[in-house]
Amino acid sequence: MKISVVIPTKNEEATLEPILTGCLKHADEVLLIDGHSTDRTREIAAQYGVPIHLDRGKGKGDAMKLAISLFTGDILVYIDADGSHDPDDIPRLVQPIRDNTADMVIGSRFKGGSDELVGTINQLFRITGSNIITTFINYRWNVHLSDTQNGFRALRREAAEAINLQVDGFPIETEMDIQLLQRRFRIGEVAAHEYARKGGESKIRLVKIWYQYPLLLLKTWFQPRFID
Ligand SMILES: Nc1nc2c(ncn2[C@@H]2O[C@H](COP(=O)(O)OP(=O)(O)O)[C@@H](O)[C@H]2O)c(=O)[nH]1
Ligand SMILES: [Mg+2]
Repeated sequence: MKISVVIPTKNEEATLEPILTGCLKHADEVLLIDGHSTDRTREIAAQYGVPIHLDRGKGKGDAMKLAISLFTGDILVYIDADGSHDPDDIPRLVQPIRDNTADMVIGSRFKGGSDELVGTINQLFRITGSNIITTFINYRWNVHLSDTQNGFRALRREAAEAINLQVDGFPIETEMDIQLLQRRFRIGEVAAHEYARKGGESKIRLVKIWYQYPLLLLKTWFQPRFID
């Protein structure tokens, strides 16, 4: 099965290079979906001959949706550009899809550990929110996931093409999980360690967007559990 790796980027010149070289080792295709970076991000990708597509300026979710219409492989892998995820984990991440035991595989930080989830008030807010969302999803679809939020994930082409994502921002992973479960796709997990961002700045502003998560869950509550 051919592997396409998509890297969403927004001003990640400090950390992008080792991610690119790592991904090129494990992929048949690497695509950059850039959020109109104003630093050297696109220049660095061009040096490695990696195709660059601009997102529509609406956010990370917008970039992830665009990727679905662009990738050419059998498996789509999303990986961040900030050094939080290890490209050498890609073979383990895609293995359950190859083995036909899952349609999407999430790299679980709760199984692999995280340097970014514990210690500050912001992190407490994130880990608590993340666990509430995961509990909601597990309850509604009778699954037992540990991490529904990590952006490091792999999807089988059929699964990526079957869903119709609407979210433009960071809640995109939550929406992706829900839409796949509604369509009876199998979500698997492998342990994946999350490293602290290795440079640059996080783009997430939880104070501004936190309400989008409960709204998404509320909307889902009134939708059918399964869409056949
Ligand atoms: N194309 C695109 N990528 C984005 C955007 N916002 C964030 N990203 C990328 O998405 C990944 C995760 O973002 P990050 O800021 O690290 O979020 P965090 O890990 O939740 O703190 C990184 O590779 C970012 O460069 C955006 O608006 N457009
Ligand atoms: Mg990050």
